[in-house]
Amino acid sequence: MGVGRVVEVAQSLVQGFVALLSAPAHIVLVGLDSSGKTTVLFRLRYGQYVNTTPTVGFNCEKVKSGGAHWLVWDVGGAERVRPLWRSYTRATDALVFVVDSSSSAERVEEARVELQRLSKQQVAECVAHNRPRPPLLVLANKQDLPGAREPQHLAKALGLPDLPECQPWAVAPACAVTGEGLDEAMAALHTLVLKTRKQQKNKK
Ligand SMILES: Nc1nc2c(ncn2[C@@H]2O[C@H](COP(=O)(O)OP(=O)(O)OP(=O)(O)O)[C@@H](O)[C@H]2O)c(=O)[nH]1
Ligand SMILES: [Mg+2]
Repeated sequence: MGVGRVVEVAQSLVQGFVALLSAPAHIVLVGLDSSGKTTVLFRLRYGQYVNTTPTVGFNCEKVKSGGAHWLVWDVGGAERVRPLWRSYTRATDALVFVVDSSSSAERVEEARVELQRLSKQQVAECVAHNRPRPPLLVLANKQDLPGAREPQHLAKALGLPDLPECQPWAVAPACAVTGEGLDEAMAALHTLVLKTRKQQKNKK
């Protein structure tokens, strides 16, 4: 192979790598009903508060936040539609689990059960398809409300420290009504997504 050809191949490898790292990540917003998923999505998309109604199907928007472009899927969190989460989370690049930080101990426990169920499903999917675990961001939303729990407190209550080591996760505070914390949260998720993509690339 001539030097010119070597340079060409190297260039296309670098371009491929850059394209892979900068491609918009597909993410899914899940979490109990009324945790604020759609408010988060609309705040990211329109940069302002938008009134919502409970989501029956799904919403999908392209947004830019935390220094990255995202394709965001937002699905309903009511108990009867939670079985549908699986079809959205199957091949996603990352998961955002939105929690109402001001909710009762019973609701936090309900969120823990759903999050752990989701995590187990993801293990099975990733093992079956030899894929790395998509990073998980727990968004401790509604920090403006009285009695809102600290993100680290929520992380413990949801069992995040007990997740398998191969599961990258982060927790971040936010208020979807004002947008406070969302950009920082998405930047933290972006870091995890890039790390996962690099690991996947190095494995190939
Ligand atoms: N105070 C406060 N209210 C919020 C915040 N985020 C969302 N809400 C309110 O919480 C309620 C539910 O918000 P949604 O975004 O519809 O919740 P959801 O998670 O999409 O609910 P489902 O679609 O039913 O799963 C709405 O009245 C929002 O205005 C927040 O950060 N602070
Ligand atoms: Mg909704």
